[in-house]
Amino acid sequence: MTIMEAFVEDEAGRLFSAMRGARPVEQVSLTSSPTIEQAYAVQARAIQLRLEEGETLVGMKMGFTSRAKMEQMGVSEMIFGRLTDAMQAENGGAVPRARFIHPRVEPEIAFHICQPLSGEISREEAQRAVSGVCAAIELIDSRYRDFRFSLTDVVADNSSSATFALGASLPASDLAIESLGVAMSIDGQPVQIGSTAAILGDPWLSLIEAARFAGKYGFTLAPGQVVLAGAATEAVPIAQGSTVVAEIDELPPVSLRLA
Ligand code: OOG
Ligand code: MG
Repeated sequence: MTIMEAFVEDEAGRLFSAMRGARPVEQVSLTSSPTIEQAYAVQARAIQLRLEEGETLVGMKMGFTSRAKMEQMGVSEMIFGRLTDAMQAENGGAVPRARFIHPRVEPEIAFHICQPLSGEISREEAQRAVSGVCAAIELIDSRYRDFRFSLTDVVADNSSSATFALGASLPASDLAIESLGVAMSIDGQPVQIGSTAAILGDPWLSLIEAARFAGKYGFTLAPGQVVLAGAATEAVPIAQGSTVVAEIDELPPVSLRLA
């Protein structure tokens, strides 16, 4: 094993255990300075460990596609993470608080993919490859102590992804998703208000960037998979027993409870 292979193996194992045990770890960047490609190699290996335990890949999440998120976390580059079936919660369902370290929730819009996507695509190609769009909740849970990280740290940590829930979807062609109102409430109290326009000025651009990442990192978004476009607003901590609802104008709402 090369030094680099050993680094990827060790960091992937460390982050995987932190996730499974819901126990925070120190940032990778405190002891090494990986490149972004090396950080994505750690992410891919940690996901491989989940697949070896029987999980399946169901899609991809984009991160830091809105200024609100970049400013909240002090990171200014777009990133992606991988989604597995075990991360998906039922709409209206509950996930146990004990599974997470310091969970936060954020409202997102998601794309259901119906044609393979990888590499450079046009906006029209992106639209043709989507069978439906829906409101989504992403529950993020950095595996790093105090939810603090550098760009490479968060990439290695699968971009903080932990759980997501999807609302019922509608055909994208029926909607102007470029600028829809977004609202998130916890236990009936509004906590964030925004617009899908906050996502790169146009959420379709997030899907175009997702396809570009897939091409760059050697995979294809497959029919049946889902892409989370990235939060339109800041993420908000959620306590045990609370219920979060995300609403996007013209789309059915989505909810999740932390049990
Ligand atoms: C990283 C994940 C960012 C988004 O929607 O922008 C993200 C984090 O904030 O911990 O999921
Ligand atoms: Mg997100």
